[in-house]
Amino acid sequence: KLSVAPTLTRSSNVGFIAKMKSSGKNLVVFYGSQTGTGEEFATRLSKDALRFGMKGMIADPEECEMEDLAQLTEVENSMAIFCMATYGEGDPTDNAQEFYDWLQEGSVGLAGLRYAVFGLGNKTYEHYNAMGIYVDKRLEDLGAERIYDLGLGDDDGNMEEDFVTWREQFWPAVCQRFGVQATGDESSIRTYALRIEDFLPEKVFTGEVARLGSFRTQKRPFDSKNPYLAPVKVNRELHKGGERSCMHIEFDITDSKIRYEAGDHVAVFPINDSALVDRIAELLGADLDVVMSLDNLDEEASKKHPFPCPCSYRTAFTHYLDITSVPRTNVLKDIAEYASDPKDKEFLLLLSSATPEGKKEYSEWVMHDHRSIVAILEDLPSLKPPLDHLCELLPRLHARYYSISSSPKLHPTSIHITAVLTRYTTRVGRQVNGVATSWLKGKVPNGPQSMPNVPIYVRKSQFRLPFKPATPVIMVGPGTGLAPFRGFIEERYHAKKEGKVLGETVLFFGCRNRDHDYIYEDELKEYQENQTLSAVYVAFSREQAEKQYVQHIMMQKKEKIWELLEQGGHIYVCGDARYMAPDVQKVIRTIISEHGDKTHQEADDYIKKLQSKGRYACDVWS
Ligand code: FMN
Repeated sequence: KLSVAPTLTRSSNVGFIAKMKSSGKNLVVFYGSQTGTGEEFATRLSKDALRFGMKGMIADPEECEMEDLAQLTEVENSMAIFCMATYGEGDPTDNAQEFYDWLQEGSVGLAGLRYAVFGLGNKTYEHYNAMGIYVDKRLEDLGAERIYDLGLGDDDGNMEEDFVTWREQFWPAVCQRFGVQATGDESSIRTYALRIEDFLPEKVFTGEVARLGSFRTQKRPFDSKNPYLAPVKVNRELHKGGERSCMHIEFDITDSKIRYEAGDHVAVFPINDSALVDRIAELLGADLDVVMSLDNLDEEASKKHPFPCPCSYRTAFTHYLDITSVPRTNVLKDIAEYASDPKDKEFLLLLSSATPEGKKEYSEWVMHDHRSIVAILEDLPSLKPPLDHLCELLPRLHARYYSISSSPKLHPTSIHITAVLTRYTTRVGRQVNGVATSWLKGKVPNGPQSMPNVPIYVRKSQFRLPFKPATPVIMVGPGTGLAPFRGFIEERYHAKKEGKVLGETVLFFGCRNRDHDYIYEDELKEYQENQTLSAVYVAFSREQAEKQYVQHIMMQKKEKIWELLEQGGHIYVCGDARYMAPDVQKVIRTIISEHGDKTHQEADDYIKKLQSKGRYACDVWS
């Protein structure tokens, strides 16, 4: 579903089996990953293998001939692990799409293939961990031998703990199956070697995503490896009052030949706050302007560097490394050795241990208080890891995705987004600023001659209006959930102007207070006046004693909703995945069962049918 045109050509003609054979590896860990967590887990499992006398490598299924899996049995004592994330409505990640298609079609026999699966998901989504569950089951159906039970990680709970707990049981199962024993060596093993020399300035990366110089000379086509530096032509505040800020941003794509459709997502590559980067250097007494390269010690590895190298430490910490998320336990474990105070060291080892006390402390002190690496360095002053080791351990800074809030029919040369500034204070009084939104906040044009640039690319989605404008449409989008519907409404407006007959177009919106965060109010009024929108129902949650949300006003309009559904209407939900989307679905179920005279089960089946026909679609996040 989230597939984009393949951007990676297969990196080499040598298949992964040949690579394993030539480099003496017997474990391959595949990852289906969009924002890097699955890839991180794969790397950790592959590293673990050494402790059990195995040799591991990670592999991107998009870059492998997955048909070769059947030949893994040719490698002695071999095993494949799959770390698979789920997206959207139970879909694979972009890089696992082909593998998924192949598994579905495939009738290849996988007898003798030994495998295990760890799924990454989030319980707030209806299709919880669908990908991990599917791959685990499908491989078994194709004859492969499951070495250990499927593990499921829940990003809404504590994904790190789920992974660590699974891994604690997984390796003993492997030992038993393969008749091996742990070496007992727990010391951290470096993957990359630091190289510092006089690099030619033109060979040094300065923040490019992949190709050297791609920010200086932009070349089409633009995609996830080659983003377009889009000028920001508008960045205005949408809130009329209150504490929070919501930005309406317009990216100029005139010169890019980028195309998009209403409902697509745009990815934005942010950079870290320079004050935070400087703070790390200050805490560690390090020089950020040293230019270096981190080179994989394993020359056969497909990943030569953890991020584009050579570059300066400043570039690495600004563009390539995630320094604001909470670090995972393996990071804490590996940096523990750099704490000169034994108490700090012991504490870090406790945080990273799989014991009940360790897990509790990690969940409280790291997760709940949201301590980033910067906060940890501040709070444990004797901890002084070298920059290069931090560079190896910290995860990559990833692109952020926004639902596009414009239609190309009205805005062929610009892409609009609608984003609330993320900013909050933790229990211990530290202010947390969202990386991308804080950075975007400062991207304000200073006249047409001076527009700041933002690296972007478009990711196709399946969130689409019905093919015929005459089909009725119900849109449910509180807060910035309104974003894609602004695009949809513009699209319907355009169709109407072309003389097409519009079906009813109903919007359910929600915000706190009409004087503060009723975003795009004037536009919505205009679209009602020109009859693009047949009705706009707004739930103001904080204008009365009781909280009122979209699901409540939907219940008040249940006859209308049922009528439009019976006419073949489509219903769309966008926004919060945790509470809003499930509550909305419950209301829809109630409406269907009341008006359609159905049991709850029958109403659920009705909803399933709507979903499979593309008549009930969600674009939700948590
Ligand atoms: N998890 C699920 O179990 N089911 C889903 O349908 C699902 N959809 C998601 C959609 C979006 C837009 C996002 C941001 C996350 C979704 N997740 C879902 C949760 C991810 O699978 C989870 O965060 C995972 O850790 C991501 O792994 P990655 O960093 O390797 O891409």
